[in-house]
Amino acid sequence: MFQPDYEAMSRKDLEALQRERLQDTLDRVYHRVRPYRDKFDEAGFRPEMVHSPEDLHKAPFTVKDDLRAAYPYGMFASPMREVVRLHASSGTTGQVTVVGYTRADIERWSDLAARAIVAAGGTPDDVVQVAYGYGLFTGGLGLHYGCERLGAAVVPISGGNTHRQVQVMRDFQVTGLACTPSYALLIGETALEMGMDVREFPVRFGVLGAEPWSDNMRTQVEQILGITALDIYGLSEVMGPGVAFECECKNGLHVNEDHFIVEIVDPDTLEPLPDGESGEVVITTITKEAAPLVRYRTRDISRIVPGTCPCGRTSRRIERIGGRTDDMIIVRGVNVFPRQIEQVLVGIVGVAPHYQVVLTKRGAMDHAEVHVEIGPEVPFDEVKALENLRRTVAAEIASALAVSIDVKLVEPKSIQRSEGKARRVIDLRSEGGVQ
Ligand code: DLL
Repeated sequence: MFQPDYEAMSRKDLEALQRERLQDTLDRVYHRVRPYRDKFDEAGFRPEMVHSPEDLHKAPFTVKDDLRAAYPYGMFASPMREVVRLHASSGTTGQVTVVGYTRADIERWSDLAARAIVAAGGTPDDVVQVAYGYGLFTGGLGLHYGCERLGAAVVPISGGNTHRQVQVMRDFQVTGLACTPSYALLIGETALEMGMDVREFPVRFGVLGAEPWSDNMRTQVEQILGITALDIYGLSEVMGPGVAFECECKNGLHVNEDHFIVEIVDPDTLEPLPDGESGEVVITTITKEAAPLVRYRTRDISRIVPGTCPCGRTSRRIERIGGRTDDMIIVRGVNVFPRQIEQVLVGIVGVAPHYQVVLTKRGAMDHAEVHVEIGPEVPFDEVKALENLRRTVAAEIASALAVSIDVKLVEPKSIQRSEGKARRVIDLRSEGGVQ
């Protein structure tokens, strides 16, 4: 552990710490952030009404639109004089939102990223290639500061130029890789095309996140790179990477509960759900100075993993994120997340782990089709073999998801590769994408 005093704190001490920090945060936002004061007043909520995290449900939620309305700095609780860094959310689903960090925020973020790297097996002896994007995205700089905090040697290569990634990984004798799981896979495949096998490189572990990935995808990444691949979760609005992270037990992500309070709520009724039940992750920051958030609705789906973890960390765990409510597609009345489709595809012989779900309109009805690449070993001109493979894929999806989805096999390399977050859902419904 990087900070055992906190990571293995007794629940009693942790809860006392959370109470104190939560109270400070509620006071801070009420007195320093106009939109929070207005929201609290409107809801008849006062910071004094919260005595412990269990009372938090009395506070109103914060949603992405609140941040958009306050663009760029309206939600800041620190004057610009104290802000030393700005990042922004990716903005794929609308206007970007800006987050600020004080010097102390950056210090804490570095600690939390270092916790994740240590949990993945990192030590000060390691050489870590950070292939998350650097810039307004929090991935690159977040892991970069985490590595430096730990004392590992960081290779700040950022995303892109995959041939160079492979060469640097080999020449610099990289031992840890930080990037999205889909990019890790692409690096492994590119190495093979270059006639190299990453399994023969010294790289041992990956700190992979920023997008949902299935357990089968994990196996695939681990096999192609010869590493242990662990998950890291976070979002720019809340801090960036390091809100929660997996340990070697691979059974849920430890939430850094001394800095964040996580609730799981029913996405429809917004009522808190008991441990073990799946719903939307809601996060309250309890140490952030510049951009604190109260009950932020992440739109990510997970659940609290009941019980304690044998690794010795006492923090509660969330299950790996199943998907975002925004990415959920409804096929014949059944809710489907791309990650569930991925879990089926990765594992079928003859198809490659590259896929997209394409949404179009058929008359008034939505129509979903899974496009999946065939493996290089399958001859694309053998009609009968292809049809058999397509049927197998469709049948496996139907049996795993209890709903049938149309499947189209596409040529190797025809699905665009990503150097960052993979785009799994292509929504052509508003573009007149009719089939
Ligand atoms: O993706 C921060 C990050 C960087 C996390 C590097 C991990 C590693 P955003 O661009 O704001 O921030 O996107 C946040 O990405 O709400 C999730 O939907 C998704 N996401 C992030 N981590 C995971 C993960 C960064 N481990 C959004 N598993 C979040 C699944 C993830 N989804």
